[in-house]
Amino acid sequence: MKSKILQLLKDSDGYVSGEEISKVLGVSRTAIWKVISHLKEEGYVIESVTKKGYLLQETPDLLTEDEILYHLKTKWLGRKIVHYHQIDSTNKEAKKLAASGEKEGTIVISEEQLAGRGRLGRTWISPAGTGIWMSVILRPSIAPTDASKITLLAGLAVCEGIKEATGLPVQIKWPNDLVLHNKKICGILTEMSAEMEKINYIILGIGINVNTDSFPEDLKNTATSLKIEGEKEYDRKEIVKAILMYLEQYYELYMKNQDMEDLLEKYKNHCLTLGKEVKIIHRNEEFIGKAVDLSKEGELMVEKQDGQVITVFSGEVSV
Ligand code: BT5
Repeated sequence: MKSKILQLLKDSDGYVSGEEISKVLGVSRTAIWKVISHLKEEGYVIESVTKKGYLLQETPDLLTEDEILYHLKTKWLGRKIVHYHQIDSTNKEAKKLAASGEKEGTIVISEEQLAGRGRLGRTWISPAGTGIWMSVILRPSIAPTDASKITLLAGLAVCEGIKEATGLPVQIKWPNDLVLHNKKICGILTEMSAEMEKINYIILGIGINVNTDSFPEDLKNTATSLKIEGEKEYDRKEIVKAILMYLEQYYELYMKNQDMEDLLEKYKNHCLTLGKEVKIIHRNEEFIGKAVDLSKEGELMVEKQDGQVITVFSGEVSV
């Protein structure tokens, strides 16, 4: 009922009377009053005037289910949001849910992470209320060896979502860091539970620095936020909604075609790495080469100084 009352308030240009809500939803005036008090506790600013009714004046800047579902255009992705104010890591929580049977498309979001994780056991700084720290549960029926393609298409979807919602010139650093003016604004951590031939679930962990004002000394030169670069605050909910739209669309496209061709064309348009000198640490070997293209599988094709072209999939790349 809370969501429905909130929706009525959001959809209205002016006051909504208690009588009207009561008629539409078939609930008592006292029940409505209780929900309104509840919403106020959550941070909604609602004016109540006798004989006129209720007016929604302000919405809290939170990534709750109610806020994200409002006008969300996806079919199945993000239709269920598990929201926390504080958690250790959304990936950890999403894994727990997935292991106990949570359906595909469910998302865990937290305002703050106390132990946000990057790849290879690294730390991901996730301060309260300033970023998007979320994990998506997926259950693709593809071979485990194809899982890295989901990470690639996620990088593309997040890039396009942020661009659409903010207009900022975000780029992808292969395979899936997003950068703005060459500094990192988003990282993706994909974790998987699989058997030999079958994926049980994939957790797609996405961390985006949105309204972060500053970073610790050791990250200042490499990390940035949308706010620092765009010089204004951005609406986190709108960014989440745009990302979910692209992610659903690209995931469906890949599952339908079972190939990356169309998606890689788009990916290349946003990819900062192509044409650049890259340093590769691959199978304990370190070398400099030129990133010349992406293979059909999404691997980076790197031309070594001796002219030989090799493909790298995992491994670290620095531009
Ligand atoms: C990543 O790792 O880029 C993946 C980050 C994924 C974070 C999301 S948030 C939601 C979900 N829940 C989690 O617990 N994690 C996921 P990697 O490429 O290993 O980058 C980590 C490195 O980036 C660190 O060692 C730092 O140098 C740097 N770093 C840490 N926090 C950062 C931040 N907020 N912005 C930019 N760089 C950061």
